[in-house]
Amino acid sequence: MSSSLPGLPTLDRCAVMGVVNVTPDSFSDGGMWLDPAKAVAHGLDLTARGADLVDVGGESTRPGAQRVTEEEELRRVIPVVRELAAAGVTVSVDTMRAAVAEQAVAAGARLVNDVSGGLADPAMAEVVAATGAPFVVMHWRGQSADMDSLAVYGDVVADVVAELTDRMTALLAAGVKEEQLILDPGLGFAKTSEHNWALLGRLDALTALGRPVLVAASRKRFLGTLLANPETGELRPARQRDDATAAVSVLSARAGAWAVRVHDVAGTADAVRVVAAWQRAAQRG
Ligand code: PMM
Repeated sequence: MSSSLPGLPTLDRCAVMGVVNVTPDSFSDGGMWLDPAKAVAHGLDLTARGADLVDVGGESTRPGAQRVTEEEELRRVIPVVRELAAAGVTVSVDTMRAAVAEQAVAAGARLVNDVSGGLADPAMAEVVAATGAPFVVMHWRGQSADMDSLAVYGDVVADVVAELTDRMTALLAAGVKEEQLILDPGLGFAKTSEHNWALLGRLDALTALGRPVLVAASRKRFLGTLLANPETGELRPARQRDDATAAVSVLSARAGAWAVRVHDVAGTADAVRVVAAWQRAAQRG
């Protein structure tokens, strides 16, 4: 879906958001890009491979993860954001902290990606309203240390839609403009594999809320479970989930997602172009 978001280029296809985790402990690439020079080089490499945006984060949100201090998060993220933005990359900052969002936007970030949708830091809404930057509102129920116990739903699709709708209402009341909002089902955050599949299968329930939708399935555990070794039951390792991730990208693009967030950009960059060409041909009839 092509959508107009303030300060971001408009594309005629699903956008590709590449991931740079400046962390020692993210589940699939922890420690690889902790050094700022390596993180910047990786962001440039993702752009060369076809990323339309690069998402820079300094705090792992994998299940069970402990929080880093604000000071440490700023130290990890801001120099990388500044350098990538200066090189002309469209940078997104992945943070739950208002101070990090504010300083990242001042350093050149053009989108704020908050996995808590503004719930973790009460100051986030005000900062986002003041910057006017697009804001990813992810469905979230609690910090990583205890999110597994929160994966309880009546009807996961209806519950996620209702909770995201509440978030949108609260953010608008706090001064954020509707045109800034991007929605995300929050795959793997207080969700089992079955919950993730249910949400992907009903992505239309999210797009029906009228805002661009971001899907971030890349290398997540539910793909490892789907592709587990049939003999041993061993999960497919995270770094061997990229083909499955590209398949999710195809289906998300086809279902109208605005963007997909991925670690391995090349496969998904090709995939979203195939979907766009297919859909253009289908429209011509
Ligand atoms: N998942 C992770 C990190 N950031 N941001 C959004 N908007 N949606 C997500 O699902 C999401 C995210 C965790 O994955 P990672 O550790 O591989 O970055």
